Amino acid sequence: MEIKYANYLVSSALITQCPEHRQPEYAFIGRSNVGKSSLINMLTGNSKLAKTSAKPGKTILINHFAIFTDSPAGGAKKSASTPDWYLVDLPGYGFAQRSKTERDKLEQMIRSYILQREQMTNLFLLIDVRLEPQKIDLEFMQWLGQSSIPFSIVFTKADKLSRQKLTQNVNAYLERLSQEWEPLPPHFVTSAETKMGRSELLDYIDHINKSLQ
Ligand SMILES: Nc1nc2c(ncn2[C@@H]2O[C@H](COP(=O)(O)OP(=O)(O)OP(=O)(O)O)[C@@H](O)[C@H]2O)c(=O)[nH]1
Ligand SMILES: [Mg+2]
Repeated sequence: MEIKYANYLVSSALITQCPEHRQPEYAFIGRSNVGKSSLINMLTGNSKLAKTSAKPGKTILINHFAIFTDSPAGGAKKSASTPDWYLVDLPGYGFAQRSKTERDKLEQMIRSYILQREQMTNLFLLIDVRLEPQKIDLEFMQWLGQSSIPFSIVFTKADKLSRQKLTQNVNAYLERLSQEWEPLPPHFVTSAETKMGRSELLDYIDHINKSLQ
């Protein structure tokens, strides 16, 4: 599958403000600065679509992007202007420099989107591949499991490591996860810089879309 066109739709603070449609949504979550917005830009081939920043805490709303592909999902399309599916950029969690009130508000926004948004078909949980497994991510994954949310792991910033170190870190992370997860969630190794993992992620989304038809 290739994305032909992507456009920004809307930013919402509440799930009740999210757009009404019936197409599947794929959402990106993870710690602030892990590369969620950059990954959305990499997948869509539009570096200006989602706002990114070297400083953590950039995304503070639920952002919907409409995706048009060369592999229409959901059977016959109503019209050429009906998107095939949506990408959703979420605020990051765990940004220590935010006030507790602000952190709680964002956490509430994220969790209610994840739990209540019926269109949310698969959540991608992003992990910076350079880091050791972080408590906050492992706990978030446990919460996803307990809440029966389908999710996959996306390792980001692969370009920042040598091939050897990359394999080592991915394997060590999966090893750590295997203490709690059987089977392991699907995982992808990506770089927004080199586009590594792009076709794998798009094919995965395409595969899920087709299974929904
Ligand atoms: N080298 C490299 N840098 C990356 C990659 N992905 C993201 N970055 C950089 O990491 C920083 C944060 O990227 P964002 O995409 O804004 O991160 P985010 O997860 O959306 O952050 P918040 O919106 O604050 O939660 C930016 O400086 C990006 O250029 C990557 O794959 N490789
Ligand atoms: Mg962001």
